[in-house]
Amino acid sequence: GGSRSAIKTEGEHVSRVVRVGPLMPYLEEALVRDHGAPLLAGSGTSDAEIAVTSYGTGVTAETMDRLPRLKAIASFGVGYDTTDVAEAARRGISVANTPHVLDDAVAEVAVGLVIDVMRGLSESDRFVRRGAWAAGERFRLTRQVSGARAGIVGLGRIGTAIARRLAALDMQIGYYSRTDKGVEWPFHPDLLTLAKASDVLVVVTAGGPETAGLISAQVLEALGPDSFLVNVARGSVVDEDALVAALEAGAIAGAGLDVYADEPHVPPALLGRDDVVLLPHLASGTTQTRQAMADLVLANVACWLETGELVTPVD
Ligand code: 8YV
Repeated sequence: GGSRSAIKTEGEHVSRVVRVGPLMPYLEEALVRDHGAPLLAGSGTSDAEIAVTSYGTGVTAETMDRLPRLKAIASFGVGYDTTDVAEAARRGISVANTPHVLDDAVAEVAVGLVIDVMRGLSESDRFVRRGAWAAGERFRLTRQVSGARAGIVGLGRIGTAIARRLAALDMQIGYYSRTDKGVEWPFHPDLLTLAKASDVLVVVTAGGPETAGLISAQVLEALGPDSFLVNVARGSVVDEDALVAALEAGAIAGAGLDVYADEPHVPPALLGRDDVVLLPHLASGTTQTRQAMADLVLANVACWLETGELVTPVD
């Protein structure tokens, strides 16, 4: 008797945990040390119950086929659009992400991008380095942040953290969201109206099919030639071709981006532009936050193995 998968060669170790894709060294080491978690490699399969992945890799339906006993996925990152959550739900697989712990880190980069793109900080750094200042040139005048209007697209945990910080800079805050959050800042049920009423639009909504291309040519046009776009969400939320076209046409004043549709590929048309600030998807990348994210993944794994429950299941 016994199924084929139950036959074990001598010394073979079956881990309840498997790693899917690369993870930060601290997390990888802990998973190997505490759970003997192997890496799902090549076209291999695993009988593990819980898979640990990150936003950069995710668990697709094809990967699930190679994990026939999978019951849970713990993903490093708050956004989990690279994991097929609908398919996971269909198969009875629970998914955990790492919310809360990265709110501050991401919010401070969003604020940094707002100030940078409006005040021309990165551009002026290049101006100094190429010797333009020393040669007697004057840097252009820039747009004051204080008093300007910030439109937050997606007022979740991170959106709220950003709004609070921008309000502290004396910006006027408005937001677009699926539902009225009943907060102190004005709710705009229509994104075009918010874009028209904003000097900078800060995109901080979840990725995935529901928000793909939300920041369309029409929204960028509504934003207008004196206004800026900041994106710390997912590249997929912005129609990247429309963004390039809008910048080239002067339809918006500039953009600060931490995320792109096809990372690590940045649209070549943006690389030579002085009116864009281009970051390599680093918003959550502080020592403190990445440690907290890894610890939350480990807490999810430990809790799952002990109780069959996740600490931070996705909504
Ligand atoms: C990534 C992120 O997870 O949390 C998210 O959704 O996009 C980032 O924090 C991080 O780059 C690791 O993949």
